[in-house]
Amino acid sequence: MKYLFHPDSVDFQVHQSSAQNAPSCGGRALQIPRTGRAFPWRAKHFRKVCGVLVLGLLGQFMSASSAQDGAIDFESLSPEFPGWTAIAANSEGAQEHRAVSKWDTPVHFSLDAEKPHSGSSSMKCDVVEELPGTLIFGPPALAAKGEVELRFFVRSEGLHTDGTISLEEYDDGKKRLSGYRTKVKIPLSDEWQEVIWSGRLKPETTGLRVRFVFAGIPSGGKIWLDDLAVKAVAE
Ligand SMILES: [Ca+2]
Repeated sequence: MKYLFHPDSVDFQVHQSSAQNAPSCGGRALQIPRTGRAFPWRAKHFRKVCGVLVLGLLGQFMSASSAQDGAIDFESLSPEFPGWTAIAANSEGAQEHRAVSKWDTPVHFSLDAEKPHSGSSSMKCDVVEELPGTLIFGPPALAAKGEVELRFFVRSEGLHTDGTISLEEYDDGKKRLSGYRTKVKIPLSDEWQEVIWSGRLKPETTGLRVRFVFAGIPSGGKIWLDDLAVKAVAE
């Protein structure tokens, strides 16, 4: 079962079919201005060097686990989950923001070999003490531009309320351009469910931070993630 959200609609669309059925969104194609005249060799060489530098800087910003064309499948990701962060309420109800690897209670993250969606591992989030507030966690910014499709697989145990997805868009200077909660629900199920969001990003967006949001999780609650990917939609 897939839950699709189109930016032009406030309604969920639930699809029973699997992977195909990529949702489509309207919108204009990105326009890349062209000068219309040939670059002299030096200018061309300079442009190439600048391109390499920009790609290098983007590489510093994007995580190695967030290759544009590859899904995060948790097969080779360090158990430290580099770049992943989580926000959770502490015992006083205040929110704390830490690297995923720095959390032990009320929530703990690990790689898990039990019933992964792909390969031999998925990401497991254990709520070891009741978490009455909100839990928000996610990877570092994923390379994303134009019209994109976000897909991931999720399953859970012991939760009472559907989760949601929150997104933040960044430019190549790491400036946050926008943040918003999508209408996509993360369904509660002990079997793997694929969740898909598609939409058009701001023209200057090059990075997308995906946050998984859950609230009111009882002690013993568990969430698993696998095969997270953001890919460009062919236009
Ligand atoms: Ca996997």
